[in-house]
Amino acid sequence: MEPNPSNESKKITDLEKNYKNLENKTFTTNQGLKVNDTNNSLKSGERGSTLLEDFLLREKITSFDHERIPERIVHARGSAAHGYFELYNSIEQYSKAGIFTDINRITPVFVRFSTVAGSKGSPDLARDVRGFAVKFYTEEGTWDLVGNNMPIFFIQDAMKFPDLIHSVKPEPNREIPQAASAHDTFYDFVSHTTETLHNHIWVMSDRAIPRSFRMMEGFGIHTFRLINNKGDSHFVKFHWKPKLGVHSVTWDEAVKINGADSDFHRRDLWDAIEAGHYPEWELGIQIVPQEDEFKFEFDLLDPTKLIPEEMVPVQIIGKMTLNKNPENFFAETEQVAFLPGHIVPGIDFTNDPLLQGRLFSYRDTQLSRLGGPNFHQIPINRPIVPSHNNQRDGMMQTEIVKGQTAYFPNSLTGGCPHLAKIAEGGFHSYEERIDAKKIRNRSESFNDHFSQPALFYRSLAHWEKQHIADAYTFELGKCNHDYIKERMLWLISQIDNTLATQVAKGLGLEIPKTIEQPINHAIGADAEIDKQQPPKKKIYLEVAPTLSQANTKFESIESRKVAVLVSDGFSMKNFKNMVDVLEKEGAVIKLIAPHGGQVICDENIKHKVDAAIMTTESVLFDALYIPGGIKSIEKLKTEGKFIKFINEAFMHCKAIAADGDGEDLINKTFVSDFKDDIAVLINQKAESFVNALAKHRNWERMDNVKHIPV
Ligand code: HDE
Repeated sequence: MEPNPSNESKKITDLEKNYKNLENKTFTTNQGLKVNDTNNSLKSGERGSTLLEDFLLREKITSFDHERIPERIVHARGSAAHGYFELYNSIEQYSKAGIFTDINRITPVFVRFSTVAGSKGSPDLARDVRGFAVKFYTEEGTWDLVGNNMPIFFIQDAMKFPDLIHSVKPEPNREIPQAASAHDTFYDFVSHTTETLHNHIWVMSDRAIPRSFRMMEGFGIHTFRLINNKGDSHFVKFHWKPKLGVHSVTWDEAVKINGADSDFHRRDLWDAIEAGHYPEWELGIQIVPQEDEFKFEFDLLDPTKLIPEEMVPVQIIGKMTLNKNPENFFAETEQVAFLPGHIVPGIDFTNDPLLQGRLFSYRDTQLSRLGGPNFHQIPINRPIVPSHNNQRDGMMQTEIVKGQTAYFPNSLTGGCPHLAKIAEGGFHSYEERIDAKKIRNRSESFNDHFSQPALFYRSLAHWEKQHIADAYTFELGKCNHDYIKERMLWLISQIDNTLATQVAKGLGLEIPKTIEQPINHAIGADAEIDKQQPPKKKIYLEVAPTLSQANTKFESIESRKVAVLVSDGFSMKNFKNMVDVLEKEGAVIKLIAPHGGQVICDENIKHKVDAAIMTTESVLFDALYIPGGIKSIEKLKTEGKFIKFINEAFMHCKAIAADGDGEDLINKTFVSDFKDDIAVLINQKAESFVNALAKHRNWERMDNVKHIPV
């Protein structure tokens, strides 16, 4: 590691970067008028009132007054990056899309990750679904795959979306709580809407508190269609598989991270890209032939159901790499407009009623968010291919479209722009046969709300199950009404009785024998009561191991953050042995000391301190290392926060290594009771620490650390 990079050199790099944009530029108004003073308004005398005449003040203040646009109604809090997509193999047997057939293409992408419920300034570690929206700038036009980090959604029909979101957002009378589902209105809704239970149990799982955006899966959720050159359709589900595996933090960490660094995920994505640790995901597809549409015990059009990978394997077809941070958050991350309706020939929709509603909603929302129909002209939203049509004018038209005609057909412009034949890439919707009554109802085939939550729960490791029980207990414990909690307990008991019993114990309540029938939203007010569905549960698969994070990748420690606890006199030999190996494997090392500035090791070398203990927290790191050195350890032993730092890392099941006198510091903590723990490494090889860190956490420790008072 660089022993002593000065702040001064960072300042110079920043200056160089910024200077490039502004080199030889004079300060002007928006009209290009050179400005002589931007610090003082025009006044009638030195202590006099400001003059209405001051056009410079008015322009500056007006621009400022209108700096904000409405934040997204959902997914307001987000972070994004640029990158590219490469195809491994052509899948022309399924799709004619250029992005799926041309293996020589590099398709630029812009990806925005988000939470759903919180406002734009809410903390990153809320328990929530994460948005995973990808804009592919393809040569046939822009394709948006607007997905989430969970493979299913809460509801089955777009008509329910406003109800779902109103229930989870802060309660309207007092605007509480922010970015949190743990409140009465959400559970009132969930307990009356059993179709939500599958997505809900995923939200109770570790998937809802990811370690990093870079360590999440992504899913298109809906079943889409792929269309090949012959016009044949195959059903498809899209998956993003992170190269770094799927990893999460614990709830206790999430709560503390929100206080210590509410930009934790945003910073993590930004820093990783700046450091050259480019996040990567492989794109996978699950293909279901048209003739197998009714082969499953669930409906492919139902977005609350996943197709277990054990039933239809995921075929990996390409890779996405994010390699560039945005240059301007507002212009890019805030103004980007994703629309599920942005597709290209070779991809098409199904009749999933949620997807159908989304096709309307996203365009509609951009009109109020971005101010009119020309949002496609904002640089981040422009396709990489030119667009020509007869749409004109409107708010914020930035182009000067030339010519006499703005209609079709025309002869005055020779019939241009002309239409494209299907063979020339003209979009043509899949010709699905439809012969039906017009009804306002839901298909019977959408009625099983319990089999898949139960399958998910059955498929998890014991520590994942414990986290789910804790999450339900926390969330319901925050509700004020026992009857809402009891309804939930009964519903959870229909998923798994052991789980419900655990939660009931935590809440101090009994699981009711029965509850008033959950309202089935497939049924309108005129429906007969006996049509309401009792919970059904089918077991078409005992377990689906791919649903568990215990079966994810544990290979790399690239970009993992290791805190090294030091004070003056720390052992350079131990430090170097360990840090050289960690850095070779791509880990990020941060020196934490009793104070900022510099520390001097036992070889008299000065090292820059990355954070004084006062300014940081154990929850911001993946692992910690104590290099020893008697003088350093004696000092660290006197600072309570270092002891807390270590205890907390231990409680969160992280890998801890200490060498030499470092053991003395360990002996002052609760860690000393568990020295046989596989992720507590005293005087062991650096490679063993690397292996422990690659495992992400030693979850086996979880049950033993409950007594640690931090
Ligand atoms: Fe969205 N959703 N959504 N959603 N959604 C929006 O569009 C909506 C749904 C998703 O980073 C909004 O531009 C309806 C499913 C992501 O900019 C809005 C329904 C999935 C993002 C909207 C759904 C998503 C949004 C708000 C039910 C996963 C953030 C701002 C029919 C497959 C995109 C905006 C970004 C954003 C509506 C359901 C994912 C209001 C009506 C299912 C990742 O239009």
